[in-house]
Amino acid sequence: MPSDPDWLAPRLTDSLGRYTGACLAFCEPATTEEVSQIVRLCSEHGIAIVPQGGNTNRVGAATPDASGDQVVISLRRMNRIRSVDASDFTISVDAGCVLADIQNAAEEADRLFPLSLGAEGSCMIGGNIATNAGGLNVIQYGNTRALVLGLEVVLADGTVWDGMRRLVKDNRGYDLKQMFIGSEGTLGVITGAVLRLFPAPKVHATALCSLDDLDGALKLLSIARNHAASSVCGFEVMSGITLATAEELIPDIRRPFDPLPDWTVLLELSDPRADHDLGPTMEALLAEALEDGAITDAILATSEAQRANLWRYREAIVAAGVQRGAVVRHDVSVPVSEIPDFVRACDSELDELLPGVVPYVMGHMGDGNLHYHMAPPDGMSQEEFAGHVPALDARLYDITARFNGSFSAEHGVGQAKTGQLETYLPGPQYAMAQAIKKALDPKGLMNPGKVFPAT
Ligand code: FAD
Ligand code: LAC
Ligand code: ZN
Repeated sequence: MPSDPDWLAPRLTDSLGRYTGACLAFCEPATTEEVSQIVRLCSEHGIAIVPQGGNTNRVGAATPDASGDQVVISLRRMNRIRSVDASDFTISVDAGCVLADIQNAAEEADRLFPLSLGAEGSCMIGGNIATNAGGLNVIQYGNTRALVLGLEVVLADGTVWDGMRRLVKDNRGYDLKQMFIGSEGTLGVITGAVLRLFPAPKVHATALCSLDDLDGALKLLSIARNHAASSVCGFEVMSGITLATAEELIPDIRRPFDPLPDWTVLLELSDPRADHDLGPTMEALLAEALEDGAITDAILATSEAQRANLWRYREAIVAAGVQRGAVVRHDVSVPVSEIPDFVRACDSELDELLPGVVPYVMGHMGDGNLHYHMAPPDGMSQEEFAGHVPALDARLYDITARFNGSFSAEHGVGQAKTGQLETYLPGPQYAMAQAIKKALDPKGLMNPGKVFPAT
């Protein structure tokens, strides 16, 4: 019940428990028209709006401020699959559909909706679109931005923009849907979307590789792409310490390599052709990687159960990191070829700043995107570590900029990283972004304090 404080509490706190807000009202509209009416009323009365999906984001983006003056609009009840158009390879959905429900609806039509991430059982497509979510399949299918053909959006004054197009090609001037993708609720409320579907994969080949260093991972990536081309659908890197920590959380898991190597890569290939056995391709590429010294060993899954087991490590790492106190949550990207040098620079410069700081590094190496988290040195309390966090953050962002990277590759800016945007976006880009915000939300009522600092 929206008025019950116990019901409201988790909806007014972010998924990492870092921000807690209050609200004037928590609205759960069931239709686009109801969203429009709420937004129109708020606009007339100068009341700020915070759109909310599954509230799984990592940057406080869907949490209202503490004033109690903001209205939260949850899309939760707008969870209808509007249509599956298998021959167009599209699906039209309400923005409050849970990502896993969209994946399942696509599967029932023998299609794939490829967006896949740890929170897929609770995040909603409107939130995925508003954060331009990345995830585990970007290397093959692109970010959410590449998966959206059309949008329905309630604009800041309550006007409904019906842009639910199923067109692959449409060059009638600016591609305005792109403005709303990744806008984190600061330009309008997304109420519906037309998404791209793909042929459903029928065969997989999955391997866990052990490596001495990330130079090897870079070589492996090249070898994998040369052998398997666009069949490479996952290339996730995990450092030894992340694996060791995850292991503690997974009951009955058999250690894949003993001792655990400094680095591992979870490599997956997929193909929609049922008769296209990927085993020989995977074996050939692993043989070349071994011969080249890129990897030191590999385990190839020979059943669905083994494949699932290999993924269990990757799935457990996020929760394990939180448990280990890897509280500095980072989400950076650099050009893929720079990753080995980038990680070496971070390891050494951050250790200079705080001797013994423990890098907790994993992520989507195939996309040049790493979650470079840090845990406190052995014996240091979380309270003491917290005092070092601002300097560690600042140094990591500076190193990322030096490597021509992004301080926010996946999770967005939210309220956690507003301070970084002006510093790290080249001058005209920040001014252009401000101009777009002003044009689409002239009263500044759409999710204020997110992306841009609160005024
Ligand atoms: P919310 O958290 O509710 O909202 C996120 C932002 O979108 C807010 O700014 C909100 O105001 C806005 N918003 C929500 N709905 C709408 C709407 N209908 N219209 C306009 N604005 C809206 N992210 C990745 O990119 N890749 C990953 O691999 C990944 N893995 C994760 C794993 C775990 C275990 C967890 C907890 C999170 C992970 N995330 C990942 C982060 C998060 O799940 C994604 O960012 C997700 O896309 C957010 O969706 P949501 O529905 O929870 O959005
Ligand atoms: C992941 C989230 C944290 O990659 O982005 O697991
Ligand atoms: Zn990620």
